[in-house]
Amino acid sequence: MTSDIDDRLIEAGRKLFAREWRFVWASPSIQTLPPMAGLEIAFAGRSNVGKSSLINALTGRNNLARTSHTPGRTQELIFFEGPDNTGLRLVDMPGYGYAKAPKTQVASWTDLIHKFLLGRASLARVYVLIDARHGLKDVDLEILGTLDRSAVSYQIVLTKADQVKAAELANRIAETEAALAKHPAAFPNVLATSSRSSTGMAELRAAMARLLEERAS
Ligand SMILES: Nc1nc2c(ncn2[C@@H]2O[C@H](COP(=O)(O)OP(=O)(O)OP(=O)(O)O)[C@@H](O)[C@H]2O)c(=O)[nH]1
Ligand SMILES: [Mg+2]
Repeated sequence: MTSDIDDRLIEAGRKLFAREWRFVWASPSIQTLPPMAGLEIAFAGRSNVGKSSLINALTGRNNLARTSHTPGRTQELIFFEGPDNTGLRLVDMPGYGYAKAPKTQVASWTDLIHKFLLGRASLARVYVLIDARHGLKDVDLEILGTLDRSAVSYQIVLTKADQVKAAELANRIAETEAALAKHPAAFPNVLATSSRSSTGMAELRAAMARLLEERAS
């Protein structure tokens, strides 16, 4: 996806995230979601992969989304809203695949995640975050399967790129893109990011600016 991102889109992305983003809603269940409005972009991924950190890095805020060293930090669907006239919301999701959480809790988060991904008309894009050190796991493939059945466009974003050497990162990108051949609903390209070093942030902001432009036209 980075190939067709030009300077104009990079600038549009910068502007989109330069202004204040704020918390608007937290929902522990599918029954308590905010009314649908505008475009929503959700961040899904295994527990501790760096979803909340990525939202903070994108919005330039240290503590907009709550992060933690231990998995299981985000326990609800958390909605953030951009500047009023953009109509864009970011959705931080609970992580999946957290082995140490109580079984009923895991089942309830997993149910919430899958239902939200399948049944939300205002959801325009999902970024599925994968740890650059670990690559795709079975639980990730389950999410990709759910997204294949939904009408949502989705893309894989590798996180924590600062933790792997350049050659390993290149391998991980190649093997992830190869696995995506089985998922034609996904963007064929993978974006490498680091919330720590800001790698990939400008491109990800630009991709969201492009989505907004596409939906507005
Ligand atoms: N080195 C490095 N660490 C990161 C990066 N992004 C996140 N982390 C660390 O990974 C841990 C988990 O980050 P979170 O953003 O809380 O992860 P999450 O996916 O929101 O986790 P849950 O809400 O529990 O599902 C924290 O200790 C972060 O500091 C990154 O780009 N590089
Ligand atoms: Mg989180």
